[in-house]
Amino acid sequence: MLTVFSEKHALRDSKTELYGGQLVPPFECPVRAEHILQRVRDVSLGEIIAPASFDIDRVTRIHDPAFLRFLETCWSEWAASGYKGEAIATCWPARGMQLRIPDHVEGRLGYYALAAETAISNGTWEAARASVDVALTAQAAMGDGAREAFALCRPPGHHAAADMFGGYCFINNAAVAAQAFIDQGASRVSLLDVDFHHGNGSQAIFYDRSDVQFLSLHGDPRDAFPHFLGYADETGKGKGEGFNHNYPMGPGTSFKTWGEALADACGKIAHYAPDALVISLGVDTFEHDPISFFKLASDDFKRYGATIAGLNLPTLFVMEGGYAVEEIGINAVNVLQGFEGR
Ligand code: Q9C
Ligand code: ZN
Repeated sequence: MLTVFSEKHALRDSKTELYGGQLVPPFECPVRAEHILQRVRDVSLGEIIAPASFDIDRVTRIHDPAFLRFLETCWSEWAASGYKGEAIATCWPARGMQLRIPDHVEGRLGYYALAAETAISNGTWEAARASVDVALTAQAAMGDGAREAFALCRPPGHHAAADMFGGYCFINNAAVAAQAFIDQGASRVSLLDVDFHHGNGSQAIFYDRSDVQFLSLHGDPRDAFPHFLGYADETGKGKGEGFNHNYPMGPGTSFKTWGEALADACGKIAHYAPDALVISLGVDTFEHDPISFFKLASDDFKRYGATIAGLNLPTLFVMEGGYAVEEIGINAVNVLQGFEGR
């Protein structure tokens, strides 16, 4: 399987995450991508290539141009305003307030942020831009005939909505890639999100559409981030009614339970009969993940890779979360090797 990887991921290297009331070193850190790349090499998964540069038009198919300009300029405006730390949102357009975009960077941060853990720092925009190029390069390889590909994206993307960043995400790499399949002639694309967290951004982006089916297996929002989306009764709206499927699961969920949800989701994908399948591949479902509560073991990742292969669809894997950094390479690549029947 082809892997696409950009060295520029390392430009996303913020020093602070607001976690449990403290500023801690971010869980979403550069060594994550290095460990996955090393595992890809160790098992000789296949060729590894650098991304091409795609036009911003590909990204504005999904994201609001003003939001992208905000991401691009936020750090320099923040630094110019004299703040000493990284750019972290501290106020929001909460219930009963106005949804107007303020002028001051602090106000715009609150407008465009969906959570406060994710600090914007120098290099964040460049890394996010390279990450979506990685996804688009892998998608293009499939347009050129590859049956599967691995976009080793970092930073991740599935929490990012059309005009919101957060949950370590800035540009929704998987959504931009799914849109590229549609723009190149696909009638239907399935986006299956197996990251521990609900893919709120992806869901919101495609919620009123029938040409992209969204399915997510995740920690129940009653107990897990992003807390305000991801319930089972969210089934789509308008033309999108019936094309959104959530599988929230509680603390301690085993691979048996999780695998049953995956089998159900695969049944829905098979019935939808898409032209392409995009997997939002987070491995924070791992039993030793430091911020999550599912109980998948390393071997389980191989098993479910094989289940996904059983759909027999052109499949693009897009890297999302996973914070047990020592095991992240084994777990992520196990999915890919399981998919390949290795
Ligand atoms: N108590 C991704 O996996 N904070 N994002 C969780 C846990 C945010 C995860 C706090 C987690 C974001 C791509
Ligand atoms: Zn996650």
